[in-house]
Amino acid sequence: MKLERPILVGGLGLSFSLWILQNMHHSMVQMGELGLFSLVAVGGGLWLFKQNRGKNASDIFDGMAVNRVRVEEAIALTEVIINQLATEVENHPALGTLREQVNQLFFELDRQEIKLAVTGGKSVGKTTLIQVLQKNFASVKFNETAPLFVEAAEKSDNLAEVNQSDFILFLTNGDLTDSEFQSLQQLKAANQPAMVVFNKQDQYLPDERQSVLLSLKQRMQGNVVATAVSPLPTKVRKHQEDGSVQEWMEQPAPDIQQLTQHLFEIVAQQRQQLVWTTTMRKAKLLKADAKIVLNGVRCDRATPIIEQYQWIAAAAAFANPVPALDILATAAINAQMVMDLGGIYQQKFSLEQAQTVAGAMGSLMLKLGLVELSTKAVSTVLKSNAVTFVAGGVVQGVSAAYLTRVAGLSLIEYFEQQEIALNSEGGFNLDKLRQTLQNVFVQNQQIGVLQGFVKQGVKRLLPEASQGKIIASETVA
Ligand SMILES: Nc1nc2c(ncn2[C@@H]2O[C@H](COP(=O)(O)OP(=O)(O)OP(=O)(O)O)[C@@H](O)[C@H]2O)c(=O)[nH]1
Ligand SMILES: [Mg+2]
Repeated sequence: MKLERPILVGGLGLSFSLWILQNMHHSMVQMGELGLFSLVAVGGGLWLFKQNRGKNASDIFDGMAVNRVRVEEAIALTEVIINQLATEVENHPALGTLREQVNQLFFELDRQEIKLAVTGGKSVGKTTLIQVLQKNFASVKFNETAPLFVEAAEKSDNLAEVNQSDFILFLTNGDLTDSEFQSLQQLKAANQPAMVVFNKQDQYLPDERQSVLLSLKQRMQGNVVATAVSPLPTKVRKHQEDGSVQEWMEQPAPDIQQLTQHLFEIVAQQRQQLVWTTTMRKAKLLKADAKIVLNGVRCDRATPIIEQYQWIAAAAAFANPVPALDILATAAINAQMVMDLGGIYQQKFSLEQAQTVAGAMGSLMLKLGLVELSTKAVSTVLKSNAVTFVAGGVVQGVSAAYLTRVAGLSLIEYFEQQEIALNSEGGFNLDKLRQTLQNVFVQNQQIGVLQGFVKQGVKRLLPEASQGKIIASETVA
């Protein structure tokens, strides 16, 4: 039912208002005393009120809500990766666990019990809150995390625990600190529904309390409730008949109505959403795990292939020294390497396509200045290693090998980032490839990496005798 105007006159307005009254919660029962006319007018206001409340309750998802079909799709995609692993490696040791976990996800979809984690800094009232709430929520399993912001060592444990939970109560005792705010942002980024609970509000004067709450609400888009789960005892003073004054301490009841009401609503209305959102998160994490295993297997197979092409390129450029800028054209990026690596990553190319990719990579490397940078870096390393006799072609040979390596590693990284998808004819994303090339190049420009590589290259290209100097300078250094 969707009405454009909240305030209506006449029959519809009246019945609408009555309908709303029937649906209102107990707190509004008093309304019956109002005259009929005001009832119509108030009806509109209540309608707005109810709309807002409805919005608030679902705010806990903040755009992360999912439906069952989408979760099932995510699980199926995870299965695709696992099956792929099984076809590429028979009996991979990780397969058993991965399969078990993915099957578990299908059961998860129908889980009845809600898992709720209570987290926050040290001594904010987590344990006390759980004690107070547990008896009211039989279908909820409460879990206290270790206090946040205490020791870095415990952090990863906390995260794992939080990841398994459907909903987080994030306790704070005042306005959010930077680290509290960051933790909340992380939860949101991880698609983890959460609500902020401003506990120990009894420690504030009423107007202070209001301003803290207001500030929290502004920062958290309203998703905040205030509590005092264990208020401090207050002094009660009674004047007796005989003029004497009696004083004693009284323990006020916990102030948790707002929280319990919200939780009741969430548990009643959002249970499935919560469970599905959690399952979605788990499916994505499991998929990432499976992909790491699969990529590890593929990388192990791709590395020797890159090495092989690297030394082919080195030998070619060494035997036939060309000006530095022509290294690429002659040797460095072999279309066959593109095909071989693509094959390992299940991205099939025709020779023609592979040639296009190789050509595109070559011109990217030129444009990015990688060729010049490499030859310079290689010469510098050679000189600093006191190789006075640099045979013709050594710089070219080692540079060609180096560029081949960068190209090969970039292809691996690029392929790894590609989804295993059905649209294998998607073509190459040059922007992404450029990014990857740059990153991989920077990683491999580190002087340690480069030195190691040059030594390896020289060993390959030069006869034993002339290597003596490099080895000697190594031992001196
Ligand atoms: N004044 C006041 N004190 C409270 C309130 N809630 C909890 N406390 C007190 O705060 C102290 C810490 O409470 P806990 O429930 O142990 O807090 P915790 O977050 O579980 O603490 P750790 O697990 O050690 O991080 C206790 O002394 C509680 O009595 C409250 O609403 N008001
Ligand atoms: Mg505790």
